[in-house]
Amino acid sequence: MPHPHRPLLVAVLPALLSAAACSGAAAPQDATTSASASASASAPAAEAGRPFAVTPVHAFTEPWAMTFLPDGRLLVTEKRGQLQLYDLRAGKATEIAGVPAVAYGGQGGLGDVVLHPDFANNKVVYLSYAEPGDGDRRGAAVARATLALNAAGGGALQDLKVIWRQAPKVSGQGHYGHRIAFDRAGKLWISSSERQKFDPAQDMTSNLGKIVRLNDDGSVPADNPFAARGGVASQIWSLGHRNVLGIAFDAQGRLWAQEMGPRGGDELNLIERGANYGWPIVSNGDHYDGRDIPDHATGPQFAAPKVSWNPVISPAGLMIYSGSLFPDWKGNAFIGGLSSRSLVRIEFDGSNAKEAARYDMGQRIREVEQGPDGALWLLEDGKDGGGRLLRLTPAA
Ligand SMILES: [Ca+2]
Ligand SMILES: [Ca+2]
Repeated sequence: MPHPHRPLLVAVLPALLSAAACSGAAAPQDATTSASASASASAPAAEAGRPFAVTPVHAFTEPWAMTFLPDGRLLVTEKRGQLQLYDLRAGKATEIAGVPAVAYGGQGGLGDVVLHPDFANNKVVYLSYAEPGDGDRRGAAVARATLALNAAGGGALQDLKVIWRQAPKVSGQGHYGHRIAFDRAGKLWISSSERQKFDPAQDMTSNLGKIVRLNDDGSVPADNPFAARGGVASQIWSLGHRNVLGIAFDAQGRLWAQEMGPRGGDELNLIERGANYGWPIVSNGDHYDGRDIPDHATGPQFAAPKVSWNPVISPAGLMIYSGSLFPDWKGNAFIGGLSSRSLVRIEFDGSNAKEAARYDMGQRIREVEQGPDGALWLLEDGKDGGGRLLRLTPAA
């Protein structure tokens, strides 16, 4: 079997990275100015219909999520259970030891990776994954651990502790969700999807089909909307969710979540405290077997999506851009599309949102991240080909 990590570094990338490292004034956001004419002269050109150039950087095996370390290296999860530390300068991925066993299969495996807001000092990282249980039962789990890096370019997770679990664990291999985000106050947010079991999304004795809010150690904040109910209800911030594969905070501190809906029912939601988003009682889509689900307009007690897609895009990673390399896109959201094999750009107007553009990427896009260079970084899903790390920069 060939080695799964084929280096695809192209000649232009080291030049761009060294420009970023050597001088703040010559950072890549200046690539469109004369300050780094050599970089823009050698930048790849955009393909028709896309206002950016795409540089393939590396190939991973079924990558799922990524996050940049303060030193510019990249942590990438691979669904089968590997956590890779990718050094962009060396073009080399090294596996991090100490990842817990994951239930790989279907939509399950190793999931998200994010840094603690104070990572620079405490080196704490968070991982989500499908955790095996009794028999065929499984559930999403979130663990925190200390990332101990070594001089050889690798490292290990130490003092790993599971701080949250889906309850109950159920059969099946779908709809784990398990995206993680921190807000500016340091609270930990997790999307907990409904495991393809429908009704638990409305059941407050289960944390399936919910978005949960926790302290960074997994304890429950006393000011959560259902804290007084105790149990898993105390974790819940919002309910009535199906499969939430992207959560992100905007510059105002508002939480946005995208939701993979049933047939014709993908959503982008603005997440409000204690709100019920209606699944499986209402949806602008319908069941895959053709049975009707009443639309959102019939259930005004449920929070309606800000954007609804039919046909669907199959939204995966979500990122809200704050960089300056693409100045026109500051504050826009970017969604990776799986079945739509696209990158979707969202513009906001107050609390409203709309799809502003959809860029054909030719592969299922699983993850979107903003790099320290202000570039857009994507991970192809790798389910049926692909699996590449891509860097998007303004077209030359
Ligand atoms: Ca990420
Ligand atoms: Ca419907």
